[in-house]
Amino acid sequence: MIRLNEKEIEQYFDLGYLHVPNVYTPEEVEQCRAIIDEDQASGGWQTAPYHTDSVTTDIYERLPALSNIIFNSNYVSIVQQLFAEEPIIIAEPAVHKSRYYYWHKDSTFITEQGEDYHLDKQFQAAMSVMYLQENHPDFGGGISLIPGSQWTEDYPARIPEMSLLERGVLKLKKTLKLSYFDKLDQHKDLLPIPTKLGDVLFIDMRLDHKGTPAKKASPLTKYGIMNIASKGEEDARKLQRTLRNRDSGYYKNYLRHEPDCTPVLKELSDKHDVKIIL
Ligand SMILES: O=C(O)CCC(=O)C(=O)O
Repeated sequence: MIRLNEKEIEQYFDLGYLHVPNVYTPEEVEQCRAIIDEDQASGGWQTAPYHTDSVTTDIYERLPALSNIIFNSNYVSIVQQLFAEEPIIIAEPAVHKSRYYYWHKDSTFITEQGEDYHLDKQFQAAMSVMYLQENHPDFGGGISLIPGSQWTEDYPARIPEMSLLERGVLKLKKTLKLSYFDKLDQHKDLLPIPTKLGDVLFIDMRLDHKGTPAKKASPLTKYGIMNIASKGEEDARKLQRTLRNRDSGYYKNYLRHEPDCTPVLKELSDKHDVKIIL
């Protein structure tokens, strides 16, 4: 079992991220890749309750061998150490394929729904990110982030409400390469996290981050599996409700209709003595 030291826990709460190496063995990650490849070859990916070319769902029920690897004792113990008072995992039963997201905070959807519970300093939720490839300087495959940016304003969340004038200014700044996003790209603290096979990155949901861009075509298909590690039943339930209320297909056509937990996740929850919900 992985033991975090005090410095690592402090770093997470100060800078909003923690890179934990060797949560899985490289063989386990290769096994995950093989399970996912087989899921695509056998048509499982395409028959999942919700799927697109870049995402498939219901992975923890459909692919129990994968679930056993993802929610292993190392992973659960890190969540328990980070959020010791009341750790709760909100599973995201999806695999993301070949997606390179640009700058965002994972909490924007909360602000967009007119909620502000996530701005409370007590609120704690981390996106845990496991990639099935290393974060390579040429090919990307992981995350780049701005340490400490969990407390900066969520500027993109304001864009939909901007006046025509403000949008004009925005367009001009974009043309001049002076936009909010350009500034993040040129930020002095911009940090590509050098994740290797088997590592997990925990990032505060309010942190500015993006998929590390690929400068060259990658020899490997990019896969990522994300789950939320949170603290406290009340906040986790708020988060679960707001997530299920999101407008895009994954949430509207799938997650919203799922039960609170599923048999495989319940078994893992009992095995590791940690609450896991969907
Ligand atoms: O892999 C990426 O492009 C980044 C993924 C990400 O930031 C997210 O899913 O929130």
